[in-house]
Amino acid sequence: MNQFAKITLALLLSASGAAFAQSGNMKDMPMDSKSHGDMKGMDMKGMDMKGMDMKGQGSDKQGESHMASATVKSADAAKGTVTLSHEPIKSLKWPAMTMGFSVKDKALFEKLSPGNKVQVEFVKQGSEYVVTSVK
Ligand SMILES: [Cu+2]
Repeated sequence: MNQFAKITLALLLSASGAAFAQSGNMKDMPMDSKSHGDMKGMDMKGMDMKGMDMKGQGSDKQGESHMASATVKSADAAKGTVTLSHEPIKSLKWPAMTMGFSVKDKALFEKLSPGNKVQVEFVKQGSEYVVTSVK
């Protein structure tokens, strides 16, 4: 029984080895050079389009600052993030909600203790909202 198992294993290994070698050869020859070239071209186009999309965003423009009254829910100074439960923000047409913000300056965390009622000023930077001042 032991020997039979060994032989079966050896047969399986050599069979799968041969299959690997064959499929490897088939892939390598015609496709590799072509697909490589195509992928490089697509990467570059994708990057250009992303840059354009970000500039073209309308309602919440990059760099425009907004004010909000909010209650601090939680703050993580090490990560530079704060969760605020903010009142409606007219300049963004946002309803009241609880959401995460990034915090520009670590010193701002002095005023961002959970439970504090604050007035924050924030700007859009890339895809995130960054608190720039706290009152
Ligand atoms: Cu919000």
